[in-house]
Amino acid sequence: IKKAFIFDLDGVIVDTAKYHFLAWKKIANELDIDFTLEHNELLKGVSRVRSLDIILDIGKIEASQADKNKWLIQKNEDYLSYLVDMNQSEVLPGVMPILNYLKEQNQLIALGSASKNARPILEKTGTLSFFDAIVDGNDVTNAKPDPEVFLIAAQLLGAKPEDSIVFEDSVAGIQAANIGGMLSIGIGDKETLHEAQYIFNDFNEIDTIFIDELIRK
Ligand code: B16
Ligand code: MG
Repeated sequence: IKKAFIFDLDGVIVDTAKYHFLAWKKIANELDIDFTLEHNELLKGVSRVRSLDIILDIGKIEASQADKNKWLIQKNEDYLSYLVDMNQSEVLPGVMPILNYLKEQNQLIALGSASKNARPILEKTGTLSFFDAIVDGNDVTNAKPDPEVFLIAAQLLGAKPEDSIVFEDSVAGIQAANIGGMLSIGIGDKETLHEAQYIFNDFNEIDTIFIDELIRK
């Protein structure tokens, strides 16, 4: 039996949320906006353009499109500078064993991320070769909670939504999986991700028995 296992990137495969935060914080500081870690939760799974709008809303700032474009470029350049030295040590706990196990079991694996920087991150962390399909921010028009990103991923794998399993750390991503008719597995806080069908703190809590059950479901 083959199932489609679809992974989000930021916050699921790799802890890039901290780098997104640093880069946004820098811009917020320049604009005198008090941007906290709590605010940062609102940006998880959200596109770059939408993230900037949320930050400007927090600061009650109205900006021209030209300024917005400038900040978007600045944010991404800054973000990329934090990724220069990234390597496999930044893959989140328990992820590599699960990817290896899924491959051993001949299961289908895809990426479903909002990020436009997904490929270089997979390359740097040595995880690119695990993925049979990659769908990222360059391939979709509708952001999570729209299920588009996961539906395209399942389609590329030749799997039906009901045979697809999504790992997500964001509320919008869990909603996207549910709306798409897929099994949703939250990675993170139980209260935040309560809409998920299963929730784990991290991949170390997921064992091969659980994966076997998902495959046979
Ligand atoms: P980029 P995911 C999302 O990735 C991040 O959670 C979100 O914080 C970020 O703004 C978004 O990607 C866009 O990323 O600026 O690299 O295009 O969690 O869907 O893998
Ligand atoms: Mg995420």
